[in-house]
Amino acid sequence: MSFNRRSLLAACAGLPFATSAFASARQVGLGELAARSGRYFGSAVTRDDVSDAGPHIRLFDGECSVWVPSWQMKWGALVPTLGETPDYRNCDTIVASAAKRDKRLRGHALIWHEHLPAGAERLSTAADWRRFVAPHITAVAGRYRDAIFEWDVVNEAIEPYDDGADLMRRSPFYAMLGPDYVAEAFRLAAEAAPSARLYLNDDHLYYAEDWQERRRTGMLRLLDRLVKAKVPIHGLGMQCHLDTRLRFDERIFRRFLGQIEDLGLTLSITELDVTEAPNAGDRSMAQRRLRAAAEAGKVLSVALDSPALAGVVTWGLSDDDSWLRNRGADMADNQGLPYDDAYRPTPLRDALASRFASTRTRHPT
Ligand code: 9MR
Repeated sequence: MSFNRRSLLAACAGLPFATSAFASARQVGLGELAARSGRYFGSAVTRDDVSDAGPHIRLFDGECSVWVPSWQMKWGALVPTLGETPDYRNCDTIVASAAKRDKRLRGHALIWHEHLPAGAERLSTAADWRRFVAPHITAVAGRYRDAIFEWDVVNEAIEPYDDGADLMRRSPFYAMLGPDYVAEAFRLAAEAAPSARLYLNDDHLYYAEDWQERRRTGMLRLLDRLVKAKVPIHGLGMQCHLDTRLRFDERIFRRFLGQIEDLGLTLSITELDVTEAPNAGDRSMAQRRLRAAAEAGKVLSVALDSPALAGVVTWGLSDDDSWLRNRGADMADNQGLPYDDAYRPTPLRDALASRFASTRTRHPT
């Protein structure tokens, strides 16, 4: 989209981000604050967010040391219909913009059961894997082998509600190769992009609820198998789509992070935002923003205590661009990102900045 609500707002204001943190030359970006403890801070981006001509580039440049294409590197974005030649133009534009501004790029995601090429949902045999999936991984990881420092190789592999004993999601990839598809995807990615850090990425691993405990169990079992089999995996990406309706217990989250550390893996927060709209009640907007910031702050404080935590990525920078707002009428005014609709910093930005400022120095694994 070249003309959306954000560009309209910025155009009307005349001075993009005049009231934002970047109006002040003294503002230290979150990327710089995170770097002080050897970590990165980044955001999901679209091609338009990082275009030279767009109104948002200053914010994405000033705040981030890392960018993650929010959808343009997904299989279905590159190949709308199975069998077509991939169209890399959008990705190449993001890669060029990142190189120009010295941003590192996380790749997202080589394998995901959503945003597939039309027709891929019917793939079900090992021959399908060899014909379609393996060449996709090899081509994309290989094309960007020098541009992408970290890949989400497999996204959302765990789904206890699919009722498999291994607690893994029954996706087309699972249908093609069984549980071994994960190892196979990592081996292909490592061959094509030997210097990239390779991640398994997933959500709902942080709260005390039983259904999240089952997900942690499934994830730990899968990671344990991969590490024991010497599969080239480096890290676990925790999406951290947080939700103020759920119960956070610091000890449970800390224990989980320790278990990942014991496996010798790196951790990252890869898609941070906060859902707080559905039970917002009659709280004022200001109260709601504080609540979202407090929620993120709780999780960040524990996560940043871990020497294995490599960095934090938010799923967008400003609320008007949040995917949370497209999830139904009662979600339309979620306030879960570091900037509001008018590009003013929110309390959630303060939470990130203060946690980065007070964290222990990381010892990279
Ligand atoms: O925010 C992303 C949205 O713009 C895309 O249309 C969508 C489909 O590609 O994916 C969204 O990002 C998802 C991410 O890739 C995986 N975790 C959940 C995110 C929100 O749905």
